[in-house]
Amino acid sequence: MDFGWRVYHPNPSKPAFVAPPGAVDAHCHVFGPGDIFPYAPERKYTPCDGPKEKLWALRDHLGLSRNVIVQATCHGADNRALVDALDDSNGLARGVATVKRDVSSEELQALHQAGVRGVRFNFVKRLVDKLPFDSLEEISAKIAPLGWHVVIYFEAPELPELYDFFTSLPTDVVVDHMGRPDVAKPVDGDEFGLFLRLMRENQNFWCKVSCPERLTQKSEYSYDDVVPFARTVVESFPDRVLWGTDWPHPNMKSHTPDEGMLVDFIPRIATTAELQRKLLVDNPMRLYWPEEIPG
Ligand code: 0GY
Repeated sequence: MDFGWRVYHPNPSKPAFVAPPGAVDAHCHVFGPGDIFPYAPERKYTPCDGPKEKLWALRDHLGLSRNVIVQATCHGADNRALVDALDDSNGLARGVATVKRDVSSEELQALHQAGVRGVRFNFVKRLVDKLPFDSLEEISAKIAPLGWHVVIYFEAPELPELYDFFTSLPTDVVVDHMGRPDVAKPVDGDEFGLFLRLMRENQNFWCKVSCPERLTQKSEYSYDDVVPFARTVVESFPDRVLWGTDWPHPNMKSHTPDEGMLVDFIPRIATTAELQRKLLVDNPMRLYWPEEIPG
């Protein structure tokens, strides 16, 4: 079947990089299966199924220990596939949901019980219709008392317009994929400079140094042009960075990512054992499993 984008890699390589014990894939998805958890009628794309069993097998294959599963737009605000995966994870997965402004406190409590610790606001125009700020403000006010955070997904040209809204959010805020910079522009230029300023001046902001496979403009799998961007973020904000595979990579058209190679990207952007431990273990544990941190 032609999904309009590639199905995930059938046989990813074994990475050379050995992740530290307890490493977290902090950005991945489960899709369907569509016959059990139907895709949202308002979706902008139909994914291939990406069921939880495949995600657990990938985690083990890559030498990782835990997952943070992020609700994707193809499931809209129907979080059943996400909750089903969290229920099946033996506590080794946490979630980021999508909710509507009229979500009740009982629904939020049930999501919390299942392991959800955040909501996602998506501003990428090809993925969603425009979200009114007042509804997002209402949602963030509802989730703040639970200690949840907001995950934001946007592209770099939108940041100037969204900056003040983002900094007004009352919770921790996690930026997907470094705010999708144009990596053909200079890492010390104005566009990425605004993102770095957002991180520097707002201590409640975190960043996922993820998706070199989406950001690269060079040949498949090298991701050389993304390294300076991700490395700058890791070295500037070592205690507020996360990493993830983005499996099963919705809407990837240029190439089929090999997750083994995505793991091998890590030591190029986090170049010491200490930075790697923060990126893969300490930071995601603080955000998603704080109750398991000793002491
Ligand atoms: C990602 C990226 C994409 C899709 C979504 O929610 C989504 O549908 O986030 C994308 O197409 O760039 O992080 O999964």
